[in-house]
Order: sequence, then C-alpha cells, then structure tokens
Amino acid sequence: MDARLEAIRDTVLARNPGEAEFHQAVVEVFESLGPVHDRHPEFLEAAILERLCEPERQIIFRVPWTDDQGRVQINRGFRVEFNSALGPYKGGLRFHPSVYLGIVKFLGFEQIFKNALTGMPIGGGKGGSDFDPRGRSDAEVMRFCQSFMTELYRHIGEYTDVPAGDIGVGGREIGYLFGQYKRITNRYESGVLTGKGISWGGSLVRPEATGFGTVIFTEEMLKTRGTSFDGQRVVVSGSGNVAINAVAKAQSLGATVVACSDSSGYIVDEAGIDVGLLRQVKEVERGRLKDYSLRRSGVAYVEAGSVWDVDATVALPCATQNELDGDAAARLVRNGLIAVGEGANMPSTREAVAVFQEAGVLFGPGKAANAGGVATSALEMQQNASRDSWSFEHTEQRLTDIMVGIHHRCASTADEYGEPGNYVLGANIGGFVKVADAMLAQGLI
Ligand code: NDP
Ligand code: 2IT
Repeated sequence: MDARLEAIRDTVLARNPGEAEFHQAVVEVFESLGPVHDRHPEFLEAAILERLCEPERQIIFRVPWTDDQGRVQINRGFRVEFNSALGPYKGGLRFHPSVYLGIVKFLGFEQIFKNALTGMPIGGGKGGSDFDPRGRSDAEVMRFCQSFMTELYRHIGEYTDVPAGDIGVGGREIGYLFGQYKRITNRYESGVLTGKGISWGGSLVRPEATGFGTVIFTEEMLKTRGTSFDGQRVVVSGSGNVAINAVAKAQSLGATVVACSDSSGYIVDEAGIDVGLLRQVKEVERGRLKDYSLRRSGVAYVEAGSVWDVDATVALPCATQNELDGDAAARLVRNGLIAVGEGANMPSTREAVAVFQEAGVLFGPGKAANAGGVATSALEMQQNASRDSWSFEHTEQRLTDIMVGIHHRCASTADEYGEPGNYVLGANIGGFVKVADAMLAQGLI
C-alpha cells in the first residue's frame, strides 16, 4: 500500500478499535487508492480519506419491546449516517444477532462507494439491530419494529436518510416500520423508506433487484471472455432475498444452479433448483432449507458444512460477510471456477479475493455486483417523488441499464489505471473519485 495511505489507515484503525469488519473494508479500499492520490494530490491536502472514514453521524439507541409472554426485551439499534456528498444517506437495516457497530460501519462504508457507482443521487448509510427475528411471531416483529422506529423516526426523512432492507429486514418489517413512521409524524412520506409494498408506494422489481442485478453484472463479466451464463454450473450461498432471485435469474439465462444454503446447511439439487419450491419454503413458510430437500426427490441436504465444497463454474455468494475463505476459494479454482459475482456484502475474505485474482478468475466485488438493490431503491424514490409507478418491464430495463453501466465504469476505470479486468480496483476508484470530487466542491464539512 502507498506509504501516505498507510499512515492514514493506521490512524483510522487505531481510532476504531475492535471493529474487525470495518477495518477489513477500509483496508480493502485503501489498497486500491494509491494511484488516484498520485493523480489528485488535492484529495490528500483536503484530507478526503480521513473525512470519508469518519461517519458524519452515528446513532446508537435502546430498543425496548415485549415478547409474546409479556417479558421485557432490550435490543440495541444503530444508524450510521456515513456520507451525504451525493445525496441523502441511503442504505439498508440489518436485523441479526451478530450486528454491532463494526458491522454497521463496514456496511455503511461500502455503501458510500456502491451508491456512487450507481450514478444515482444517494449518499451512504446503514443501520440495524442485534434483534433476531428468527422464531419470533409477526406480533413480536411488529412490536420490535414499532419501538425501533419510535427512536429512528427523528433521524430519517426523504431528504435526510432513507433506510431499506438487508438481512432479516424484508417487506414485512418495512411495512411495520413505515406504519409507525406515518403514525408518529402524521405524514404519508413515501420516500422515507424503500422496499415498500407495491400497493402503498413500493416499486416493482425492488424485491428481485439485488439478485437479478448480481447476475446481470456477472453476465457482463462473462461476456468479456466470450461466454455467458448459458450452460454454467452455478452455486449460490444463502437462500434469502438476494440468493433466491439470483438463482431465478441465473436459471432464466440458461445456467443450472445446483446448490444453495442457509445458516444450518446446504442442499445439492443436480437437476437445478426449483425456484417455486424454494420461494414457497423460504418466503411463504419462512422455513428451513432442509424442508426443501424433504419435498423433492434427488436432493441431498448436508447439515452444517460449506456450500463451497460443491464444484461450480460460477459462484454467487449471497449470504453474509466472510463466508468464503481462502481455502474454499482455492478448492473452487482447482475445480474449474471461472467467475464470482458477490451478491452479499464482503462475502469473500481478503485471502479468497487474492486467490481469485491470482488465478485470473473474473471477480465482481459486492459494491459493484450487488448495487442493483440500492439502485432500484433510488428508482423507487424517483417514482415516489413524481407520484408515479412504472411497469415491471420499464423498471427492469432501468435496472439492466444501470448494472451494465456499473460494469462499464468498473472495467474502464481498471483499464485507465493500467489493470484491465481488475474490478476491485475499478469499483473502488470509480466510486471514490465521484464522492471525493463532490466533497471537494462542497467545502470543509
Ligand atoms: P435475507 O435475510 O433475506 O437472507 C440471508 C440469507 O443468508 C439467509 O439464507 C441466511 O440464512 C443466510 N445467512 C445470514 N447470515 C448468516 C450467517 N451469519 N451465516 C450463514 N448464513 C447466513 O438477507 P438478504 O438476502 O437481503 O441479504 C443477503 C446478503 O446480501 C447480505 O450480505 C446483504 O448485506 C446483501 N445485500 C442485500 C441487499 C438487499 O437488497 N436485500 C442489497 C445488497 C446486498 P438463515 O435464514 O439460516 O439465517
Ligand atoms: O447493501 C445494500 O445495498 C442494501 N441492503 C440495499 C440498500 C437500499 O437502500 O436499498
């Protein structure tokens, strides 16, 4: 790493002790940015990097609620409003027991560059709670969401900060959050949250957008090698919103998706995953993947273990951070992997990324490959602002154009900096320069 950036990195790491995921995200971005600072010494003089790594505002709050037995439960809520150079803070809320400040900050930091890459007018933020929705009734989830919003409402707004979903937060949770926001503020402010239901201000294609977008980006990478998804053998990790829609889109392009996972285990379905059954089990019944294997013949269920033990030509990690390590990457490469598209945020460890890049595997980092979700959130905001609603076809075409545009921006930036095919470099520099230029223009704030 560039020596000037090393000194800034050391200060950032020391100022944020115990936040391993945030450190990882910062280091990964800094490793790409040396050449930019050679060309733009003004960014160093204006301390752009030091400012970027310090969130504009961090909110941590108590979330009290009662469970179905009438017992009082206490969780911790977070919203990190990281950077508003390009627009209102924008990014999801994650409800998962692993959530702490370091996770929210890594996600918020990544979101700044991702959102810049979309070309839409959105800044970067992220939030969530260590609340675990798994096993909770709808009534418990509603009471939790109402309590969470009772604090969060004062910090958000269509021109300020616009949350959406992430792990553990989908249409149900956004509904309860929106209802409580409306009740407290007495405003039908559609643009305050995205991922809303279609009949009350949501956008068609937003539920599919992240998974679809990941596949569209990966297809663009494959095209650079004269190939496509058609005929590929694909493994997807996770079986939530992003994973299911990645499976659907990859198969619609002629691939066979042979495996996916949840946090208990994985299934191998050599005939190709039945997306209808997967949606029924995971989205309608909120069940476990094991239930899928019990309802379809020829399906193996592997308890625990790693889905990356299954050979693939294309891997789409769509579950969570650091789920694919260096050993798994080396095994996949040995067995014929040609491309990785990250549907999740930072799912590949630094060692895994190095293995992929050294082997010449096409590697699309999350901040580029999974940007379709937030981009379609921005399209939802656009529809809300104009009180319009677009057709599925029109919205999907906008998503496709945006993903093709992000691919082009990453690829051309990598070319410009003398590292053709390095999408990590292209995404980091492409996102960073846009934000840095806006920060310079807006003065010392
Ligand atoms: P969901 O909650 O819908 O699904 C998450 C999936 O990942 C589930 O199958 C879950 O398994 C699995 N999973 C979650 N945490 C772990 C863990 N610690 N270990 C193993 N498996 C785990 O979330 P999404 O599909 O929305 O999000 C998946 C990823 O995509 C995340 O990294 C998210 O940040 C990213 N992303 C999401 C976007 C969106 O629009 N939703 C946009 C861009 C990125 P189980 O059910 O067993 O917990
Ligand atoms: O990581 C992400 O980009 C998201 N969870 C989606 C954020 C959004 O505002 O739609």
